[in-house]
Amino acid sequence: MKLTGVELLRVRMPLVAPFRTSFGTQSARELLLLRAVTSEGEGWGECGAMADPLYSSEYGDGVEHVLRTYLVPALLAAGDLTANKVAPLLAKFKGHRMAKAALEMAVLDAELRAHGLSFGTALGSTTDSVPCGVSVGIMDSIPQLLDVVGGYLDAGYLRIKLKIEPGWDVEPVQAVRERFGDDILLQVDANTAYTLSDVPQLQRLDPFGLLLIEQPLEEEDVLGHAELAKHLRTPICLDETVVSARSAADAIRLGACRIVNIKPSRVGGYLEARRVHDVCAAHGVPVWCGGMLETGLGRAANVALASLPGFTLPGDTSASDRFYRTDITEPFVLEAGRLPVPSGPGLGVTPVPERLAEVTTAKSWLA
Ligand code: SMG
Ligand code: MG
Repeated sequence: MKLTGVELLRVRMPLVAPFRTSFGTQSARELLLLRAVTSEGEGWGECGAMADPLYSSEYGDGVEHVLRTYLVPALLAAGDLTANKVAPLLAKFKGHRMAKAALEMAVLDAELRAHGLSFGTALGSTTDSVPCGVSVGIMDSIPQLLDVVGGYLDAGYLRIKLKIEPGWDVEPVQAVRERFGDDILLQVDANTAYTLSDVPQLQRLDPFGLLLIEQPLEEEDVLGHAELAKHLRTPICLDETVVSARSAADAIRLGACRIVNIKPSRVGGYLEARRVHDVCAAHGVPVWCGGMLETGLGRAANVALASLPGFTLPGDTSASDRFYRTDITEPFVLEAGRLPVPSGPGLGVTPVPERLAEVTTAKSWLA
């Protein structure tokens, strides 16, 4: 397969409601899509990076620049290309995993479509549908939070994740437990908002039987998480810290986490995401699939990944309408708390042209 060019699309999709985390509030998702054109057909990639470097160091304009200047030219010059060759070809360029992940996803989609194989089949799927959780932003008040959580439970979500930060942690967790009981699967995500001096406050979460606390400390603080783990009964799950299969292995070995959130974009692509899954499985560490407010394209690939056997916890693989009134693909719709794993070639979904045109703010062709 030969890569002949890549179309880069900047997209802006309004969210159904603002999404507030410990690092900021978003009311629209600005993202970057790639359409890889190859000798064997096309493929789609979606970049997990946000518009601003607040979740991690990557951001929209930076992703576009590195793709344009380094990553896409390296693949165009490569000759015969397969998705497995993408990471080695790009390895000399340090970092920029989200940019690399988007490009590898587009090449993988083109390759799989050409072979008539689905993402799920290629990655090692062992089930036709996956259990879904939902990530709930920080709210202005407890009554508002209880309304929102109640709505998601009514919709069928099988697990609730509350975004937390200092000042919004024990109270919302306690309120959700009191209203909805001890049986709902409940977890929290701090997006690095705490430090080791918060041990006493985080210990106050222990009585609520949470599945996990996600990324309490800063990204690079592996040993801090290991120290914190000694003081908490609630299992620590890492998100931002885990950027590769190697870093997952290190974090597990050092006792920094008992659970891992796998986001393909954060680790450089779906192929590395599978390796993270394999490392965790080998250590008996459960994993679940995280989310970056994906459109139907990224969601299709995430659901496929989440159907691998080590994904034993419900993911942030919510339905399209969790974030978007209208998706750019056919929407993913919850069925008894689950999403079906697409079975068609490649991602199994494609953008609806009119819908994609409506949300595209800029386009360029790299060849
Ligand atoms: O896609 O459902 C989703 C979002 C899930 O909370 C979510 N993602 O840290 O896990 C995380 C966040 C990162 C994005 S917040 C803007
Ligand atoms: Mg997270």
